[in-house]
Amino acid sequence: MRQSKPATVLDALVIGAGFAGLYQLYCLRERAGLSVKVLEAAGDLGGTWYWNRYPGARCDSESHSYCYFFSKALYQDWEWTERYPGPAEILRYLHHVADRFDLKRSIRFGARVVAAHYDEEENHWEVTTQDGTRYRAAYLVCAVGCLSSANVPDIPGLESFAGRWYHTGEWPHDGVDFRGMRVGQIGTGSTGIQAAPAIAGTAKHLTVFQRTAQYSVPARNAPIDEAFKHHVRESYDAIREVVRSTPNGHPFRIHRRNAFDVGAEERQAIYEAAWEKGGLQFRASFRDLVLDKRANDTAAEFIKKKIRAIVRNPKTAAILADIDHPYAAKRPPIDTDYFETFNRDNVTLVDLRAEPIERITPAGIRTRAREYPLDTLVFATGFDAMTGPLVRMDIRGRGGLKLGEAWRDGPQTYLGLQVPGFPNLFTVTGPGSPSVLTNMPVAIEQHVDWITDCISWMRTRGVERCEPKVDAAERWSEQVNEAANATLLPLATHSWYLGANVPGKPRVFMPYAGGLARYRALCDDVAAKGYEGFVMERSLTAPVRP
Ligand code: NA7
Repeated sequence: MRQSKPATVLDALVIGAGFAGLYQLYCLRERAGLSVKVLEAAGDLGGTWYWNRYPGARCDSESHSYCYFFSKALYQDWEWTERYPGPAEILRYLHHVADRFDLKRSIRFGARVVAAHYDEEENHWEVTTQDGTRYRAAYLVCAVGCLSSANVPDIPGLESFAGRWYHTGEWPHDGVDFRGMRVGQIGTGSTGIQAAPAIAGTAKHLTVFQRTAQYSVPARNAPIDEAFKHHVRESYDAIREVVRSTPNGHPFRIHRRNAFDVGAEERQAIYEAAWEKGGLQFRASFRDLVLDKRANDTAAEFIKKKIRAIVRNPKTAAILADIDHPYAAKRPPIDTDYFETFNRDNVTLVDLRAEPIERITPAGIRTRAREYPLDTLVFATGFDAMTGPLVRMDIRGRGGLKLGEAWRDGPQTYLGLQVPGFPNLFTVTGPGSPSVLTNMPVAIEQHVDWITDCISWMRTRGVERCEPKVDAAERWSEQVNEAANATLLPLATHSWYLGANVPGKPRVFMPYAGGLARYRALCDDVAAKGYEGFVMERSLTAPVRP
């Protein structure tokens, strides 16, 4: 411990060096002119993509939209090679960005933040990393990602397992050799659906343990040809306009037609075309797919039929198609040969609804029905999403209030940007913002721009403290609930959007489901009204009334 060393003093500290942290660093340092440091737990930049290197890992957003838009020259200079980028290409891109804007000199890697305490008297944040190094800053921006706190389920006997086990979100950088191995994979969300075909390709045998069956649509990944590269380069303005004006920040528009505006035959043809095209666009086939259960049923039935047509063993097909929630009410995966994988001789599906896991034994997994002998376990069991990465850091606000305590009944924020009682602390894509319901880099840029403008506004007016009013945060929580309830999303009662995947976590719908474009307008309006809903203080006694 180096407790005795004086704290490094800066204007702003940013936690995390993924998409969000890098852009926040750029904005605060280059646009707002602040002294800034980024603290990053990992040994290098990349955030989510530094950790998620499991076999088959690939972004579900299309590459020409999974990037920054803040610099036209940056956008036009970079060429993606595949329709969906894999971790290696995304990391190459982020290094390119960091080098181009000389960002690395302001980042400390291997610096895991363990505490961030607000000093009310001094009005600054005191931040400590795992090795005891201390920092002090007026502004603290948490750019820690929404899916960075791995969820390893507490299954009895894990410590007794004789083989190795891995979580997909903390994958070894030198890879895992599955040759000759009997692998057990728990989890069939977006990650498990990507990983299973890749693992089955090298393992001796793969047993997939499925608790909840999921819809999935082919991704149809492919190399990008020269014509499309040219189109992307030339269409920067148009693509930027689309990602900024669609509800989920993707480079395609949601059709205006409703599912029953067309006849059954035409609807079928529309789904077939979307299935062939592949990707998340499937969800955009009709305007009302996530709004109207009857409309949703038509998409759900289409995909279930596809599953039954692809998977040759009818019993396996029935387990895979026994989906208990509306299509896209949980994050809809896209895949490369997921359902086809169950036609392989070396793959077995286990239905955990029929035979729940009882324990992990030294030799494998024992369900209520039998023991499955396994050499290696893969947990594709997701994350303590959105709140997990924040709460685990021992953040304490006014009066020593712990963030975990403040959020005991669920996260409460104003616009997903700030928390009452935690002045000058900002969260990029925090709970209560569209975040995980969108193409993340677009949501990140919107948040970072807003935070940067807010801090600049404060500094030009001599405002030292910014904090949301409690009633503004309460009203925002109501709006977040209303937005979710206007959709079918809450019908998936076991979804991680609701925190339901982590035992004991409060069931609160966390992301804002009203759409990124509407959300952007709301945030802009708040700023235009002099940061309505926030208390802006020049000093402890002089709030600014703009
Ligand atoms: P997800 O979507 O949370 O999926 C996790 C999977 O693991 C899901 O099938 C879970 O079943 C399953 N799970 C979790 N805990 C258990 C236990 N205890 N036993 C059996 N099965 C379990 O995480 P992903 O990593 O796939 O995706 C996260 C996001 O990353 C994704 O949405 C994209 O945005 C990228 P459940 O459905 O809870 O019954």
